[in-house]
Amino acid sequence: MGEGDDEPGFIELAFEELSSEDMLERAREFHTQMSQRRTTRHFSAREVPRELIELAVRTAGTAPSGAHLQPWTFVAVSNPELKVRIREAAEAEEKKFYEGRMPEAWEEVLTPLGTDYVKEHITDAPWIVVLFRHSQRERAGGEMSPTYYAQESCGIAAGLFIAAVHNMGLTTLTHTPSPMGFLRDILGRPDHEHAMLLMPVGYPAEDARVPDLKRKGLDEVSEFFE
Ligand code: IYR
Repeated sequence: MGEGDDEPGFIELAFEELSSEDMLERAREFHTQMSQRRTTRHFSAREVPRELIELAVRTAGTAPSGAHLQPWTFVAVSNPELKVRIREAAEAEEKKFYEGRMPEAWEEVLTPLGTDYVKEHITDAPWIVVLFRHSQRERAGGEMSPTYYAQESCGIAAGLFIAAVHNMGLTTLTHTPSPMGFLRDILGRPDHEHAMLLMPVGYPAEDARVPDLKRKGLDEVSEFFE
């Protein structure tokens, strides 16, 4: 290390190098584990300790974000009355979508997944976690100014949340009630926060079934130039 070691605001990177064998083994194991993740629409009402939800949120919060603004709020709800209110509002919006607004091309790809406007997962799962994206931040003097790449930042955070939930042996669903402005009203979030995903978290129902989906192969999703 040379000059600049003492640059204020910077610390040394903590990086532990792995052996080539360990890298490959860990990469394979992680891939195998993640390939067993499935989005679940049927949840058991079995309780899940709050600490697990907190850990999933903390893991999500390790995501990189534009200018490190961390433009997200995760609102976790286990309160049964609140879940009922959210379910009723989500179903009212979804009913309009499924019974009228859904374009034919969208219906073509959605039908095989077996979704409909009934959202029992919102009341069945012990927790629902709503991810709000911040479009603005408050500066020191109280003035509001933009966040940057908040969509990307929150997308990455959601991915880490989903991986954390899978890793702890639970399951989740990326539910996108549309439009979802009602979540801000019900959960009392400020105007610059925008609900982006509603994720029930819990154990799958004992009779949970999932569509027989295939994931695209490496060749279909990538291209390498060497
Ligand atoms: N938001 C609706 C519809 C829906 C849309 C897509 I794209 C999905 O992958 C699944 C559902 C709903 O949550 O039912």
